[in-house]
Amino acid sequence: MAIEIIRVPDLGGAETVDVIELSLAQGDNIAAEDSIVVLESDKATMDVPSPIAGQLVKYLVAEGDTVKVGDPIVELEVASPESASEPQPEESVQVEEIQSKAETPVIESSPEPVAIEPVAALTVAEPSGGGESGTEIYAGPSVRLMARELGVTLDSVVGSGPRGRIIKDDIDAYVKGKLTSVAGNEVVKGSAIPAIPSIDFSQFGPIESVKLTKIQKLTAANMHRNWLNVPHVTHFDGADITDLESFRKSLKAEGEARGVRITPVAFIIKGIAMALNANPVFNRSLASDGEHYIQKSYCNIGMAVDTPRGLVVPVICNADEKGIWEIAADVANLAAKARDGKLKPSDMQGGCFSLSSLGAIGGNGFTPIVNAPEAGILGVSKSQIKPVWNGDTFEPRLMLPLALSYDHRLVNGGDAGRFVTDIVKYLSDIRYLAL
Ligand code: CAO
Repeated sequence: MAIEIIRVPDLGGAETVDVIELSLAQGDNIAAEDSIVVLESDKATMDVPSPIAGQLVKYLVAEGDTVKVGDPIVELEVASPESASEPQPEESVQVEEIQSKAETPVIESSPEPVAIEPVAALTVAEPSGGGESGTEIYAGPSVRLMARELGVTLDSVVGSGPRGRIIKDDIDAYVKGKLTSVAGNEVVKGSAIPAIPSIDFSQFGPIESVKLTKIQKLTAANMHRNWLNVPHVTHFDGADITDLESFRKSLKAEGEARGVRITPVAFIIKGIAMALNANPVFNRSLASDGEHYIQKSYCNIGMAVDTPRGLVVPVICNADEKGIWEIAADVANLAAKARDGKLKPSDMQGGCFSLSSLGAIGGNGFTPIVNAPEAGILGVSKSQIKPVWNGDTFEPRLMLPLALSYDHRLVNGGDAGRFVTDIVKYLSDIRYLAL
């Protein structure tokens, strides 16, 4: 028997991730590919599978820890006497090879594995000024240092780490909360943003305080940033997709044979991609120097996906070069990965323009928030039969509501009108999508 250490694999771009779940118990026998731990980055969660079978000796991380690539996760006892007795040079070659493979956890043979010292969670009883004298405060040395530097008394802070441990985010949130409440008590002058008052809702009825997921926190920060920074205009239109829908429905059997489900979203993404190429003003981003814009010559479309953990926006790359079947397969694949928490940070990078489709859910229209630094986002609502005047009479036509929000620093109303009119043209007569 030999001891193997499984390490954190390539994180696909994320520098650090949090350990949110230990999948096994000490002594468990596991097969290769069994999940050993679940990690969460700012944007996604990922299962780390064991590359080998064995028996779990112990975890070298705990839930709530922050880890980086190469950090040890578990010690496994494996039935592989040769690996422990292999000469040193071969071992290091093996480790290097494994490390170079994306997503493959790194294993390392070691007769005497070195376990990472768990971060000391100091347990100090500190006097409390708030009537909770004697309450034990769990916080590591770096958190205590941060609190001292900011003048925060730790017994005022609620810990959100394992067993109520106070982490840096808690200090951060506490300080922000204090600053907000100070601002909220001041008379707001000029263009300052008035703070929303903090209310004790428990005075009105039973409540529960639920911690936001990382994705929810990130989405909140991004939406707030984009809402405040981008001068938004929303332009509304509707596309007659009667013919598109009858063509799409006629593809059902072929779709089943190919194993691909085509929804209107695939056509819409293709239409956006073609309209981006015809209207490059929508494929720009403002440079941070305030003196330039960046014109992009690639065409990647972000697609908002609603998941139980929050909103994520995976990207369909080179959508202008893809056919409808390929885009439909990308949509289904990325939406499934998003819902299973399997997106990698790289799946969500490089978008030029975004689509937010609520068509399957409902609604007549909404005003989406631009995903800055992109120039625009198309909000799509549920198609409905409407009476449309054809010159002689009203005809029942299937109309798709479109709402284009754009950054008015980059795009003018005329540009927006041309862009949406192109999308309407492509979706109303899908022969254009083949051109
Ligand atoms: N009008 C009417 N029906 C529509 C439609 C529309 N605009 N768009 C899709 N549908 C129908 C499809 O035809 C399909 O039904 P059939 O199977 O009977 O043909 C069904 O809705 C498919 O819905 P879906 O959600 O499984 O797949 P999708 O391709 O339409 O959408 C995705 C994929 C990922 C865009 C979507 O699932 C999703 O997550 N949307 C939410 C986006 C969001 O949250 N936006 C808000 C962001 S800001 O908070």
